[in-house]
Amino acid sequence: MVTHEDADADALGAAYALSIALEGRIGVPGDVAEHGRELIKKLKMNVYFSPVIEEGERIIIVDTADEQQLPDIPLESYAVIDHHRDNKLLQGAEAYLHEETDSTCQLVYRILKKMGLPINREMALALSAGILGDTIYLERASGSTIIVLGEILLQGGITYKDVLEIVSMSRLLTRETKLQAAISAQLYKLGDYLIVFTQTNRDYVYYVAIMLLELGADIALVSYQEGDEVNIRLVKDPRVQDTGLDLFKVMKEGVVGSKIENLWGDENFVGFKGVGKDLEIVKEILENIRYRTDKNNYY
Ligand SMILES: [Mn+2]
Repeated sequence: MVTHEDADADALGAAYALSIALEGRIGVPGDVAEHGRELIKKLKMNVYFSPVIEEGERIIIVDTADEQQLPDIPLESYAVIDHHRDNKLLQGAEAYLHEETDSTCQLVYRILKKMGLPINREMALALSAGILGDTIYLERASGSTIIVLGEILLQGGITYKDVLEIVSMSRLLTRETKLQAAISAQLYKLGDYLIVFTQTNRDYVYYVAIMLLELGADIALVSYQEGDEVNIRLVKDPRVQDTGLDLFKVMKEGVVGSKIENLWGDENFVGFKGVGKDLEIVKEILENIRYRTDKNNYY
């Protein structure tokens, strides 16, 4: 099972459940996202980073829509399970399950169910964590996704509380990291949006972004700089009415001058990892949002 680079909970949960059911191994090209790291630790996943694919080894790619997210993975013969809208890997795949659901984990669950394979406690925790991760703790989940989650909980003999413990951010972020991010944050009012930007002192950009949304931001922008490396998340609150502001486009234009190692997401959530200066990128992003939300400008 191969995930995308910077694997998140959905990718890891899907790969992990499949790896148990099909007795395979989990390969992650490059690094994992920060919440992915916690999930690996808590479920004691055995993950191969930058895996060397052995001859004859079959590859199932999960939660991945683009070859660019699979550095150094040979793509001669592979299968795909994914939920992203424009999946560019399907055409070359030997087999695939592709549907625009809320998460890849629920597609994996469907396959396991169909194959009559049992879901143990760990698999259920992993699949549930993936669903929560991709729906921002179910805020964006559809009714059918919540039904699937219920089935997974029953099958694995776990409670919703068990899942929250696995994904809970309060345990990951120290109070110091939270408070530091909060007190050094800057508030911008652009168009109808309240936008909050902050730099974190640890590589927990995703959790800090969610925290800012919980505090009331419409859009959270969080960066972490470590030497030349920069990690940024730009996230819109799911309760914000769609106004046509595409955050993926905003980020893409903002990082034009930087070396892109990974750029992923959609109009509501986008992540960037690469080489550059966070404050310069942030300035570009804010300018870009200012321009796009100015009602005098057409784009
Ligand atoms: Mn996903």
